Amino acid sequence: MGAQQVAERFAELYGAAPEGVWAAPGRVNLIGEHTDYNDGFVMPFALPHRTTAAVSRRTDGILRLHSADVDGEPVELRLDGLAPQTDTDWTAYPAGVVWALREAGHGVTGADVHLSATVPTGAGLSSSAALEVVIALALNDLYGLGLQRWRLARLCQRAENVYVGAPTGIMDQTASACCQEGHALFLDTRDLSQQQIPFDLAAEGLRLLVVDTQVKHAHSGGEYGKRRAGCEKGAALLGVDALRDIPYDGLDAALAGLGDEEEVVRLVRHVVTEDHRVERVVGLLRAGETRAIGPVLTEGHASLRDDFRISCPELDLVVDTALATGALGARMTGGGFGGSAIVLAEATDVDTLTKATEEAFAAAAFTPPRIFEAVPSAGARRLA
Ligand code: GAF
Repeated sequence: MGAQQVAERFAELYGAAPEGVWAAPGRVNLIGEHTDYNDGFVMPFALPHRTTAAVSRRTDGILRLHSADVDGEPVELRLDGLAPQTDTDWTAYPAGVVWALREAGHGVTGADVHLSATVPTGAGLSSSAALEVVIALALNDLYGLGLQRWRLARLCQRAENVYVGAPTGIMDQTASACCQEGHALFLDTRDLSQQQIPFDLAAEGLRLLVVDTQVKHAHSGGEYGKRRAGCEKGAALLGVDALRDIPYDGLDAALAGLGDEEEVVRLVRHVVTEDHRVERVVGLLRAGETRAIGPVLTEGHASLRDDFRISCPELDLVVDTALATGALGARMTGGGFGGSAIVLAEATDVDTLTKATEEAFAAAAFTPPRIFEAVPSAGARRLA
């Protein structure tokens, strides 16, 4: 929905025009999965799909939240009553951001909010981060907080970790806040240093398809947290702060040092090789060898499937079908256990790949996938 429509709906709901309208996108992660909570490297880019928010300030300690996707009147919350893990509804994400801002000492005294989103939920495309970041950016602007984008991302992560209770890393919020059109974001999650890497597939006759398997996932479930805990155990056993500190050429020695900790061995191997894959992809893109990133993406999928063990039959089917139909590379993207896969392909192969994937899903009696092209788009911004 456009900024004007969101503003008009705000005015209907709250009786006055909003002070402004902001948008924050979902993301696709090109490479670097489950590395962000290991202080490692990631490389997401922003989708055109976004959450748009019309927002005005209040001075009476009340937060009113309304979403175009949810029937009914605005939900009204008292700011002094906000407390971590007391809300299991969608409102926990925006309320968590207000809580995190206030807890960090920022004088937010209330807001009226109307939201409209085009990021599919539960599809591994960061609908939660888009929702958090759009609120953070709107309040940062309206209250003149002067916080930099990376700081807003950190506060949104805190909202998700502490208020919502999902132990996620920093990638998705940083992607939503910091990505730029036509670029992928090479992010070092240890210090949040960033490089914008030009990523214009269309100019090279290439396309990147997103295949949403429609298998819904959630990070507040236990499996994500178990992987994270396993990685932290690996770092502790190896005597490093984070798995990022294990160099790629020291991997064999590190694994040998883990003895019969079979599960930890697999997790460590994924994280260390995945960090290396991010560096390889960055190198290839910088060298103008975009097609050559395909096999690296596919290697990443095998590692997530076999070592990290977070794929599922639908994601594997997307990857296998894509590779059998001439794709340059394919892999699951995001947290796993469902959600979406990405497929790098020649533009001329898109129709064949789409048809083959739909047919393979039908033959397997899976829910039909949602397939669309991902174009690297702008990060969060004020629209009006
Ligand atoms: C989810 C999390 F939110 C991210 O922080 C990241 O860990 C990702 O899964 C896996 O790379 O999107």
